[in-house]
Amino acid sequence: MNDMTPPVAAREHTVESFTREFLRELNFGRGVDLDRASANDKYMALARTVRHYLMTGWLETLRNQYRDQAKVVAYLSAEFLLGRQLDNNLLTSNLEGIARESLDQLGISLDDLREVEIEPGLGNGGLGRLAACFIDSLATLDVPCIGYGIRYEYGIFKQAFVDGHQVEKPDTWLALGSPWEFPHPENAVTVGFGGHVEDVTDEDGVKRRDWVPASVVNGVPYNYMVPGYGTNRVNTLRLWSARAPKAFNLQVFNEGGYEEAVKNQTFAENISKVLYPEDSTPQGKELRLQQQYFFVACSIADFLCNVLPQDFDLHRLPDRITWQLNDTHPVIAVPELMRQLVDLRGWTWEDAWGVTQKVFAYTCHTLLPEALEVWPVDLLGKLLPRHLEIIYRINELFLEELRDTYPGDELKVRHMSIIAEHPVRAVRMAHLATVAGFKVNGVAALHSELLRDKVLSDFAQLWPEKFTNVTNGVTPRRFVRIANPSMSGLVTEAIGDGWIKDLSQLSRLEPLAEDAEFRRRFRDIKAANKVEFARVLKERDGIEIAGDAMVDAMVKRLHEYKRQTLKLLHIVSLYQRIGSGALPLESVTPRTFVFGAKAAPGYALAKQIIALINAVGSTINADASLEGRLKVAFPANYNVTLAEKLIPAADLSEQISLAGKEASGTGNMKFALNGALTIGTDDGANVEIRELVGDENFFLFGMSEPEVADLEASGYSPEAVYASDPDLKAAIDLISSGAFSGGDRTLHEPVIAALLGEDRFMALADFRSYVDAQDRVEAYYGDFEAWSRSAILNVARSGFFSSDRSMVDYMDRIWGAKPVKQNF
Ligand code: 26W
Repeated sequence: MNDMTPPVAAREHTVESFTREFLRELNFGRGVDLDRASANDKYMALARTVRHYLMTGWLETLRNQYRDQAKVVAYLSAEFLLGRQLDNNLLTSNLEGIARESLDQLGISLDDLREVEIEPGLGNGGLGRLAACFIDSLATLDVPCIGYGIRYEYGIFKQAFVDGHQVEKPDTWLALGSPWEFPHPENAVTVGFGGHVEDVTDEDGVKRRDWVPASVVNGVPYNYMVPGYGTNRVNTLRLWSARAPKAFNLQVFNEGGYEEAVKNQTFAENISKVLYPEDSTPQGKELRLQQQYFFVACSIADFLCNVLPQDFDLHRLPDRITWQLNDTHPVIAVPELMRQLVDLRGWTWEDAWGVTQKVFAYTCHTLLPEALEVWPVDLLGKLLPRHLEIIYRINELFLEELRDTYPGDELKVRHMSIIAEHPVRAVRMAHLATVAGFKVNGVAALHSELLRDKVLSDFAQLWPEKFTNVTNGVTPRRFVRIANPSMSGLVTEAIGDGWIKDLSQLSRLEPLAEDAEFRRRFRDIKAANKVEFARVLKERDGIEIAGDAMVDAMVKRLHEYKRQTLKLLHIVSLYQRIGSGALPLESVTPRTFVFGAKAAPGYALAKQIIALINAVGSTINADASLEGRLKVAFPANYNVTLAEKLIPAADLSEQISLAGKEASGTGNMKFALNGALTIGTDDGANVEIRELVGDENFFLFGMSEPEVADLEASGYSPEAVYASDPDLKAAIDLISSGAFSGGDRTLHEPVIAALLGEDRFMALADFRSYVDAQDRVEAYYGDFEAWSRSAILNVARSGFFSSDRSMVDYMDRIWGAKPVKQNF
């Protein structure tokens, strides 16, 4: 401690001082008495109180960073899917027990207040949640990091079902205010858009290009604490909010341009208004490019001008920072840094490019060609004319280099160019990232291999050393310690609590898989988690499920490649076989099939699949002849908060994408770490999960990626598969007959047509193998001792999937950043 430490009572960790702080926040912060305080008042006061306790660590972290100037990782991401903050902040500040006791004494239930928090859903799915796990791990590992992103006023839409169809509602997460953010309007950064570029000659007679934007927007930073677990380090997440520079442009106003002035304001404030809900199919929307440039330009200016010392020699930038590009969304940062150095600081192109090539690294999160972002040059040039020039120049020099390396091979040059010519001239952001980045990584072993050998193979041939893998991970704090307190208690009792910071220690549980008493306790905890999940579903969604059935979960974005329809065909087939008498009801294990999935609002087929799942669900759930043995539960608006309830309760984790399509998956890791067994294809990180947990503790099915490629090459006929498998045919025919749509044969026709027509993701081809694997699941589940043994081994052998390990890999393979311990 030194004399700059804030004089908060917060350093005393006692119930009395906590209560004092809490009441002070309630009275002075909210202006209410305890007996008149609303639940929101109490939640706000609690959050503010917890925030006090983290403040010393935050200020200390900033002070140390300013003094030591250690290398920083800047994680640039258009999405941070944070989830609720209170629990994590209680955990990292070590206040869980104290807060509970203090509130108890005041007659307030901590658990009730936790439910008040609306999660910040500033992301679509895997990519955004991964960013949140990574910043948690970096803080925990004591690595200096700034997360940079966008403070969307509306996060991912709130999903509702009307007659089984998805309806999108705005996510008003800020309606009651957020107690976790620190706005700094005085540090706003100005960003330009549009306009033109001029040649200018400065005082020294040097010619340069000068961008004259047509409009400007202010970026106001909002800081969020990112506290590490078991350390005093509190890193920063800085999210940008767009504002009009002046409330009204007075001159325009006086000239009678009221409308024009208001329009400018609207233009500015629209930029951070809403998260694009498309995940994997970029729409090429102008506003999306505005968002991307907005947050990237703010972040670069912020780092160069506010984070670095005034006198810093930018030639040494690579010693101070790596900008990690979370997919292509922030790749416009590359020409922006060039512009900062060349246009604004008068550097030579060569010097600027030399530095630029040492500070960016690019993570790719997909294999679907349609998910790779491409910006038409007309659009990009209109919005960012100078950046387009810079991109053209980067490409020109790159193509020269290519022609030297591959003389006469114009086909290769065309394939690798940053500029595509068809169907319209456009910038391939993944190529730009690969050319500019010093490293390119995939997110699981198989994915990185496919990136190297297929998607970016020309680049990997040219620069083999650029390509690397870092397998994704998830934070054990949120997804084990907080989400599954009972299992965490059992684990800690067995091996101590070192696993929370070093998840590889879970391997010490292995021998306990053979201990009957441990298995029984493990089983009891799973059973209790199911009862709790059932309670939440009832309260949240009015859905009733048995507290003791097998919980079979498929939760992820709705996408054809993930194959929710394959899961559905299995359910329909079970139902059909029971109905026809082929399968005796008594032989079927009671199961709850849980779905959670949002569809991109413009993805019509995905929405029809949702409607079909709901239709099948209502029919099955209403069919008394099943005696409640099969249930379909599809709670609307699956989010991080619900995940934290479902995952600890799950027995079976469905990871059934077509091999070669799912880059990694991270839900698969969360389930395994909570003792669910996986039924899955050889895809993404499933490959590594199976390798680690062992074949006998994993239900593998389906074609491998090379088999998929072979079938694609030889010609795949879904019709032929349909015709040759009587169970599959019966299931599809049952849907077509209108059995789930009150006799209407047209309602679900588009889904069936997609399957029988092209079946792009070969669900029918893997059906038989999937159903066989499900039969193995049923048989194995009946042997509850064997199942428990496998579940424990899944936990014990999944320590690798901690995002802490991912961060160590990034440090070793990419960043060269090092932990900086805080000594106070
Ligand atoms: C609209 C443009 C667009 C394109 C791609 C938006 C979002 C994306 C993301 C790349 C989609 C995404 O979230 N990818 C997922 O990233 C996870 C974290 O690496 C992986 O685990 C998933 O397999 C991958 O689908």
